[in-house]
Amino acid sequence: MPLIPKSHPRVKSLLIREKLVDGFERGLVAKEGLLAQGRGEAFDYLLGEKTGKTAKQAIKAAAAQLLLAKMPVISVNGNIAALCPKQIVKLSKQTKAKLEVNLFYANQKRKNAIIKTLKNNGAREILGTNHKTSTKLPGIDSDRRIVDKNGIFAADVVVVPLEDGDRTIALRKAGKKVITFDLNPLSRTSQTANITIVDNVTRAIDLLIDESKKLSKKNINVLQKIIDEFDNKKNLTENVIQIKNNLTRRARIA
Ligand code: PTJ
Repeated sequence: MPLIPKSHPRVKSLLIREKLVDGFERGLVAKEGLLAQGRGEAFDYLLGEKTGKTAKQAIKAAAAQLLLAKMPVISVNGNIAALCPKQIVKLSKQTKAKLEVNLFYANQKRKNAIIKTLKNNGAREILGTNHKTSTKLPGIDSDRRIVDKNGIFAADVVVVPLEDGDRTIALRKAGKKVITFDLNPLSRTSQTANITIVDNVTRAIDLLIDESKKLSKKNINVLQKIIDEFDNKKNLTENVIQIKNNLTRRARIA
């Protein structure tokens, strides 16, 4: 008999870790992806391992932004393919967003494994695989600069979960709206995205799917108002305050 129930945040966190290790063993995740997970876990712990009020506000704004987009694209990397492939495909269908595989550490074998996983989870069209339609996004040194002309390059809204800072800045410079999931409210991606969901992607993604479904019945004015009233900088500051308060509380207990 386990001493801690399965629903306990600590146990959930260990299950997420196992998913990522399993994804690494199946060739989806880069070695560096394991390090990114470690960093995420540390912030998740400091945030209380639950979806807070600020994350819920960001999720609502993200859903509105996706529904208002003319051409939304979801960028998929190794960690996302390992952690929530089913949900990412569901989100793309719910919001009519295209899926594009875009890797920081490009590797054809890993790309193929990611595509196979997405297809096994119901994806039909996956961009980022055709050399003939690939082009370069200016301002990026890493392999992430290679994007699809009919995908990220042409998109007006791009979802970039677990991202490095350079591409977020480059996407903003290219005039795109950027939505990210990042547990670190201080990261460059968090600070430069239009909408930052500071929560574990494995928790927040289901909420984003639900919110997109709920808001899909609303008209353009209502959706635009949700976006206009959302303040990313304020939200991020509140996340940092939350971390500070959690630390103070824990230090008192100790
Ligand atoms: O598959 P690839 O080659 O595209 O590489 C993907 C990684 C994740 C390795 C690459 O994008 C990378 O190195 O990312 P960073 O710079 O380590 O940034 C990842 C950010 O995501 C960090 O700020 C982490 O705190 C955060 N993070 C990690 N796990 C989660 C997370 N945020 C939300 N949910 C998580 N589960």
